[in-house]
Amino acid sequence: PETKWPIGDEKTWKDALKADEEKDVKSIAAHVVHHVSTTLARQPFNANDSVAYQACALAIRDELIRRWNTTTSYHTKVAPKRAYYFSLEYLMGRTLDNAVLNLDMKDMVAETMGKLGFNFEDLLDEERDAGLGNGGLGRLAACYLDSATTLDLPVWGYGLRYDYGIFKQLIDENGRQVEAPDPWLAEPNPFEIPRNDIRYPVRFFGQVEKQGDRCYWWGGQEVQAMAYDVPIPGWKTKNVNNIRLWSAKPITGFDLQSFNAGDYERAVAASQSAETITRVLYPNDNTTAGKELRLKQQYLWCCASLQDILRRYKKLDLPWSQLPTMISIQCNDTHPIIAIPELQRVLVDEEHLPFDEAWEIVKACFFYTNHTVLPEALETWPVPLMEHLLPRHMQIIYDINWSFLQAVAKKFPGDQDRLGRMSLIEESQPRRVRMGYLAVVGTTKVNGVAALHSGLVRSVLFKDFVEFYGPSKFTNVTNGITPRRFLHQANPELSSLITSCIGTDEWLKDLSLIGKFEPFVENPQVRKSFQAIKESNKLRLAELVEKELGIALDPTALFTVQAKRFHEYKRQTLNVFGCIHRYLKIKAMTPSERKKVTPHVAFFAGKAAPGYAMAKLMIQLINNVGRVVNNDREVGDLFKVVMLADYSVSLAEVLMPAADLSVQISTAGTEASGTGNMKLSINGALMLGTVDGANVEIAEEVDEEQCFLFGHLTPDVDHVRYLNEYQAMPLQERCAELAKVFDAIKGGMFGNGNGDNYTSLLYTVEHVDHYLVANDFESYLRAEALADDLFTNNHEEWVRRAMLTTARMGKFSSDRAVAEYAEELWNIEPARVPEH
Ligand code: T68
Repeated sequence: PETKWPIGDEKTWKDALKADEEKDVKSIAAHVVHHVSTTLARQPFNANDSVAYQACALAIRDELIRRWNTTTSYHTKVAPKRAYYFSLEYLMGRTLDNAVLNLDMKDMVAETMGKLGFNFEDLLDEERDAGLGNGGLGRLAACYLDSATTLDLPVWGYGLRYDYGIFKQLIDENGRQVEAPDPWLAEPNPFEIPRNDIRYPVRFFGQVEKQGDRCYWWGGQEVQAMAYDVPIPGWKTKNVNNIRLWSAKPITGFDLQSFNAGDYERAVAASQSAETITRVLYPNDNTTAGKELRLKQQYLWCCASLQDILRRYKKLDLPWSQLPTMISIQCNDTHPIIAIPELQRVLVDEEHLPFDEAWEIVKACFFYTNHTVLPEALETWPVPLMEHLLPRHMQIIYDINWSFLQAVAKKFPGDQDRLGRMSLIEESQPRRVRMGYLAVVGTTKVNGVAALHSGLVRSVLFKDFVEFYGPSKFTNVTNGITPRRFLHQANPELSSLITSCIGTDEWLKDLSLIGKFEPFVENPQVRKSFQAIKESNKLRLAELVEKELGIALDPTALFTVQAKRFHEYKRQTLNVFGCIHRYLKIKAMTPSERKKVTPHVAFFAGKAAPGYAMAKLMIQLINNVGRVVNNDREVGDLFKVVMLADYSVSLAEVLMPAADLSVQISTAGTEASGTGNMKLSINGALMLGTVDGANVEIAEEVDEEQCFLFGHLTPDVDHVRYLNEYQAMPLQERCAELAKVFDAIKGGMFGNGNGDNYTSLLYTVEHVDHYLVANDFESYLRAEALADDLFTNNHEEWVRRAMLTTARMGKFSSDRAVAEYAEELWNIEPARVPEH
C-alpha cells in the first residue's frame, strides 16, 4: 500500500521504521529490554519470569500490530468483500507460542530470551489461557479465525470481552467439582488493543412510538460498547486479521441527569449496571440459561458489531442494495440471531428503506450454523421478556412472522397444523420466540457441522422448512481443527517427523498433503520414531500427573482419553462404568491371569455446567473410582483412573499427543460433530467410538476396519429409546454386566461404604435410559477388549494403525472447512498483503 508521509523528513521516518522492524537477536533483545525498563518499569535485576514473559509478549504484540496496520490499510484500499464471524465464544488458549510460530520467529525469540537468561518454554507457561468459551463451539471459532488468516481471507470475528472467562474447575476432597472465578484480566493482557475511540451506543427497554409510517424507539437504558482488538496471525502470511471484542461501559461515565439532581449513588449504580453486561461468560454448553442478562449480552454485541460493519460500508458510498455483495455474516449458533431483526430495524427505521426491500437485503447477508439437535439447547426467548427489553425488535419479528406464514399458507393451503408448527412464535405459556426458526427464515443458508448431523438438521430439526424452501438452503460443512496448534505446536516432534518424511512442511498449510506420510507406515525406522515420539509424549503427561495429582503412571500402559464437557449425551457414564467393570474383573483374577491384562490408564477431563447436577455427579463418581482403583495395591500398574482438573486448550495441547485411544462414545445422533475426536486422531490415537457426528467421517477416511466402532445406530435410537421409556425391563435383564457394576456402586465401594450418593445417576439408566447406556454397554466392552488385544498382542500393528490414522486426517483441517464457507456460502476471495 502506498504510504503518505506526514510533515517532516521522509528519510528519518523510513530509517526509524526500518530499525523498528529489524528481526535479529540483537534488535529483538532491544525491544524486549525496552518493554522491561519502560512499559513495565522494571530494573533488569528484578525482572523475573513473569516480567520477562510480559516484555516478550509485548515485543511480539508490536510486530502483530505492525502487520495488523498493513493488512487493514491494504484491505481498505482494495475493498474486498469481507466475511464477519459472529460468535459469543472464542476459546483462544494461549497466544505467545502460537504467534511466534506463525511469525516464524520462535527459534530467534527463544535464543534471544535464552541470552537474556530465561528459558523460553518456562516463559510460555506464564501465560494464562484466554478461556472465553465453553467447549467445541468456542474453540471452533478460534480455529476458524486462524484458518481464515492463513488463507488470506478478509474475515473479522466479533464477540464479547468477558471480564471473567469459563470458571476454573477445582476438585474437593469428596471428588466433587467446585467452581472458582477466572479473573483472566487481573494481569494485563498484552494481546489486546483497547480502542478507546471506538464506542457505540446501545439501547435497552424504552418505548416505540409510531409517527406516520415511521417507528421511533427511545428512552430506556443506554450503554456503550467499547472495542478491544485481538490480532490474529496466520501461518506463512503477513496478513493479520482481527477479533473485535466489545466491553460494556456506562454511557458517559455517569448518568448526567441523576448526577445533576445530586443523586450520586444512583448514578454510580447505573454505571455498574452497564458494566455487568459483559462481566461473565455463561458457563452452559448445549443448554440455554434463558436469562435476561444473556439476552442483553447478545443484543449489545450484535448491535455494536452491526454499527461497526455499517460504518465501514458507508465509507464505500454504495447503495444499500449492494450490502450483500460486500459483506457476509456467519452466525455461530443462534446466539447472534437478534442481529437479523436489528439490521432490519436499522435499514427501516434509521435508513428509511421499505420493509420488504430491507428484508431481502438482510436475508442475503446472513448465514446460520447449527451446532446441536438436542431440544434443551434450542434457544427460545419469552415474548414478555423480548417486549420489555427490545420492544421494536419484537414488533419486527411479528411482522416477519406474519409475511412468512402468509407465504407458507399460500404454498400449503388449508394446512393449519403446519402454520402452528412453523410459526416463529411458540404458543406456550408464556409465548416464546423460536430463535432457530428465525435463523432459518432470516438467512441465505443453514448448515450443520458434520454430514450425519446436517442430515438430522434437514430431516428432523427443520423438516417443515426443507419442505417449504427446498433442500438447497440446507447444507453441510464438516468441522475442522487447525493443524498448526493441535499438531505442529502441541506435538513438535511428530510435526518434524512428518516434514522430514515427506520433504516439506507444506502440509501444514494444505493438510491433504499429510497423505504423503502414509507410505512411511511400511518403514520400520519411521515406525520406531513414531512410537518413540508417542512414548515421550506419554511420559510428559505422566510427569504432569505425578506432579499435579501424585499418581505414578506406567507410561507403557494403554492411555485412553475422554476429554470434553460433561454431559449425559456424551456418556462419560459408559466409560466410568467400564472402568468399574475392569476393576472388578481384575480383582477377581488369579495372579497368573493378571499377567495377561493390558495395563490401562483411563484419562478423563472436562467441566460440568455449575447447575447441571447429573454431570457433576459423573465427575464425583469418576474421582471416587479413581481414589479406590489407584490406591489398590492388588491392581498396581494394571489400571489407573485419572481425572485431570480444569480442562483447557493448554491442557488439550499436552493430552492429545499422549493418547493411544480416543474415546468418542456419545449416543448415536446426539453429538453434532465433535472436534476433540479430530485432535486425537491427528496425533495418532486410534478411535473407540460410536457411529455419530464426525466419527463417521473419520472412520470413513481412516477406514472403518482400523477403528473400534460400537453401539446402536442413529436410525434405531428412537425405537430403543421408546422401549426404554415405556417397556423398561429390569437392568439385570437388559445388561447383566452393567447390573454387577451398579451393585458395586450401590454397595458403597466408591463412597466409603455409602452407596447412596449416586442414586439419581443410576436411576437415569435404570428407569429411563434416554441415552441408551445399558443398551450399548456390552458392545462397548467388546470394542474395548478388541483394542486391548491389539495393543498387547500386536503392538507393531497398533503403531501402523496409529500412523495411518495421522496420515489420513487430511480432510479435518479447519482450512478446508473455512475454504468451503468462503466459496460456497460467503463468496469471498483471498486478499493477501503484497510482500513489499
Ligand atoms: C458443540 N456445541 C457440539 N455448544 O456439541 C459439538 N451451546 O458436537 C461440535 O463439534 C461443536 O459444537 C462445534 O461445532 C457446543 O460447544 C456450546 O458450547 C454452547 C454454548 C452456549 C450455548 C449452547
